Amino acid sequence: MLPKDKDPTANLCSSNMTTALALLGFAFVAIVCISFAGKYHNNHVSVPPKLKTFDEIRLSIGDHLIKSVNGTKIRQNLRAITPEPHVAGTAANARVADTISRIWKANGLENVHFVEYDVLLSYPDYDAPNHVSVIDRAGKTVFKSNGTSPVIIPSEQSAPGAGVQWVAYAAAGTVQGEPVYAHYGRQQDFERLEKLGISVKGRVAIIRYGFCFRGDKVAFAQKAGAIAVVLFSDPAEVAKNGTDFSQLYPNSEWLPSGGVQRGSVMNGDGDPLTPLVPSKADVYPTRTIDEAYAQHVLPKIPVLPISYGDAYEVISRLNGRPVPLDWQGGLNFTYRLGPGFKDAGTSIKVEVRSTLKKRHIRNVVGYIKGAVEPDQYVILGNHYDAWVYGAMDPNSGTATLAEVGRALVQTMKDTHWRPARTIMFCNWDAEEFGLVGSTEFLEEFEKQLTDRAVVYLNVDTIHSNLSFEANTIPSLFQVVVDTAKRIPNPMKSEIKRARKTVYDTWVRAFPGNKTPSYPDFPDMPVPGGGSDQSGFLNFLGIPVVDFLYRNTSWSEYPLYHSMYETPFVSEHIFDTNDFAVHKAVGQFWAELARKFADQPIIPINISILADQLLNNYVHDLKVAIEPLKHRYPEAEDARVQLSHLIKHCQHFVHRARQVESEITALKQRNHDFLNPDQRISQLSRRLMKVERCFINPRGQPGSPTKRHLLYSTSDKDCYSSTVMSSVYDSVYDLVNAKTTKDKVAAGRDLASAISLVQLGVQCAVKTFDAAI
Ligand SMILES: *[C@@H]1O[C@H](CO)[C@@H](O)[C@H](O)[C@H]1NC(C)=O
Ligand SMILES: *[C@@H]1O[C@H](CO)[C@@H](O)[C@H](O)[C@H]1NC(C)=O
Ligand SMILES: *[C@@H]1O[C@H](CO)[C@@H](O)[C@H](O)[C@H]1NC(C)=O
Ligand SMILES: *[C@@H]1O[C@H](CO)[C@@H](O)[C@H](O)[C@H]1NC(C)=O
Ligand SMILES: *[C@@H]1O[C@H](CO)[C@@H](O)[C@H](O)[C@H]1NC(C)=O
Ligand SMILES: *[C@@H]1O[C@H](CO)[C@@H](O)[C@H](O)[C@H]1NC(C)=O
Ligand SMILES: CC(=O)N[C@H]1CO[C@H](CO)[C@@H](O)[C@@H]1O
Repeated sequence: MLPKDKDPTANLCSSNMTTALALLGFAFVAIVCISFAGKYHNNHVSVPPKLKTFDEIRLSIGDHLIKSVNGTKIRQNLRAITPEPHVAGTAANARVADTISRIWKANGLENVHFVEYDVLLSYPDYDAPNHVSVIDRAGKTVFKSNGTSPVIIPSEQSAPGAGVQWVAYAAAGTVQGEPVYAHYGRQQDFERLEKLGISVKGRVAIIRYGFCFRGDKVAFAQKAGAIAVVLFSDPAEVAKNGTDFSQLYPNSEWLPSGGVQRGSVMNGDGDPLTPLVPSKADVYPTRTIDEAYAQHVLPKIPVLPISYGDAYEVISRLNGRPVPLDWQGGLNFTYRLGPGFKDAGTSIKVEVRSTLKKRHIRNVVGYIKGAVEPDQYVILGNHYDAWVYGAMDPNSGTATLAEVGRALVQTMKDTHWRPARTIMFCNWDAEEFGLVGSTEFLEEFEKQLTDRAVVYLNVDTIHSNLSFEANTIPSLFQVVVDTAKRIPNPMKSEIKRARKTVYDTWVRAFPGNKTPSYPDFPDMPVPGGGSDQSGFLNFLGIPVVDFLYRNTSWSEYPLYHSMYETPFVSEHIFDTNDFAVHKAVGQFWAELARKFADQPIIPINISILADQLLNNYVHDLKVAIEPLKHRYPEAEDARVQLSHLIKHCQHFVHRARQVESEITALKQRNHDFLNPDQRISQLSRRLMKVERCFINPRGQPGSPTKRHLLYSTSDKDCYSSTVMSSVYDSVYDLVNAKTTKDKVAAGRDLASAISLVQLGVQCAVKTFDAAI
């Protein structure tokens, strides 16, 4: 029974896993207890009969797993999840949760259950839609938007209320006034309006979607004094091939003229009433609604999204001078800034009905329990709540996740393999309102997850067949690239061009010029705040990968958050070959999970992290800070701190190299991992903890949940992820400071922010030393 014989194809195993585990005591061995040879002869596993090393066996299990993912089943799951609109907190979404739970159980996941919260959500009046109107001097309505988008495919879109146009957390109210065109509604757009002498104060801001989070647009407008915001999708973004019917959905993926992007305009993550604590009935809420308004978490003004068909009626009537050239959109006339309409005395009226409601939400959680390290979790997640039917955002991911679970369980049955670590499946609720379900979960299980989570692998939306993309952090670059190289290309057109794998198309679409030392790496941006991976990385310091199939030129897609996101789009427009693209995403998800759950040494690569820190992040920071010395004596401390940071990064590079050789030595000593020693599990644990070093438990000033020193996003810059944003924010404050006193304070903040990063680096080095 004991594995003296290292040939795993020999009959090493007891059929009873528990006995094997008990006998072996410490045992990655147990998990290779597969009568591979026997299975091979039963034709269940198509692996060559003579497998030598642990890696070979594992790759053959991976091959089996990759083959097990079935596109037809993903399509069936998608249909099962998207028959009706399912906004979080509604009965329809509760039915979706039940469906997911049923599918997961049927697929063989263990301990499938709900983790529930009561949170503050927001709803329109589905029986009385919101309107924007143009009212002339005599009080006559010259134009009134319908408030609902037309049904185009009746068999998929006929649910009552599906077409209602709204954004969540908009204030209720009716306001009337002069319109002003504010372009994308970013801070710089409002600054430009001010320079052009146009005030938004007391007026209605007309803002085009794109380039930053809609909640930031509304916050900037409110700050500038706007009394309401009208958001619209411009054809320049969503109907690039013209607005002729033949060019639009359902003949293509471009947004039809009546389509509208819904969304949330809350600023902040999680239940607005319970920052930092879970929304449980017996936990005292940490914020009141009044505080949420006062802290600009919830807007005080009405907000309404309209279609470009309706925007035409409003914007074409605007008075004033033409917009700056780069502000012109895709409607067929010259945009004007306002204020007001050409017809004197005409005004715009915005009517929004909305209510805040405390509602019950349910995250769905299930497991495949690990055979060796059941307390280490490889977490796979996606949200399931949608603005309407959600066939792309998010249920492309939901349908795929369910199939990943099924394929893993099937592979376990076929090969008698079980992963060493636990694989945990999470389907989040109320993500659309502001990452609510995952945030509450992270707040409730902060300590356990800090201790147990190995990695979090997120998929939100599959919305194109052009290219795979992974957003991740340097320590995972290598494993992500290696895995993408193993996944067959889902597009026949790409295979014909000799791009055989998902990786081949990806590296061509997104070449990695930002990592010159790794020429075969595609560009892998740090994940931003737009989906559930956000808190895992920024609040708890858990390594994350957020991946998708997307367009190569635009990370969004024209039908985003519209009522037309139904299965028709994937089945008949972008994934017509039996869901080959969804399947490829599932294959990548499953295989990456297997690697994290199964490799004795967790595939976290700190050499790359150390290298990126020194040669990329800190190098760029140096370039930003050096020039300050001529004009800002207040930056002197920061320059000294920077030299300390550089020294510690060099130390980290050196230590990483030592760890690298340690790993090599361990691999040689235990070349097939059939007799792993304790050093392996110790090293794995250390690798797992490195990212936690960059968590500052106090968070950024004013943002206690943004705790990652390298990757937390900045309040000054909507949405996008930058590296070391609190350091750069201090640079910004310094160069914008007006008084000496402010400059001195900003200089100190800058030095302090650099010093915190340095402490993170020192912690990372120390993680690999037994003695402190
Ligand atoms: C994929 O699933 C479908 C539907 O369950 C099934 O008919 C088909 O045989 C499966 N394909 C493979 C290759 O197993
Ligand atoms: C709005 O448009 C829908 C779909 O075209 C139509 O069914 C409905 O009657 C319209 N409602 C109003 C108030 O015009
Ligand atoms: C764009 O429109 C032209 C005709 O106006 C058509 O030939 C072409 O195929 C369209 N392109 C796409 C991508 O739909
Ligand atoms: C501009 O677009 C509107 C709305 O689609 C259309 O009614 C009008 O005919 C167009 N005008 C021109 C000059 O193309
Ligand atoms: C890929 O997507 C494009 C639209 O973006 C579509 O025209 C094409 O048919 C799709 N290919 C497949 C195989 O689904
Ligand atoms: C880490 O990545 C580097 C660069 O790609 C590679 O040379 C090294 O082998 C990797 N280390 C491990 C342990 O995989
Ligand atoms: C819908 C969409 O954004 N399509 C774009 C996808 O990328 C190609 C290639 O860059 C563009 O031509 C499309 O306009």
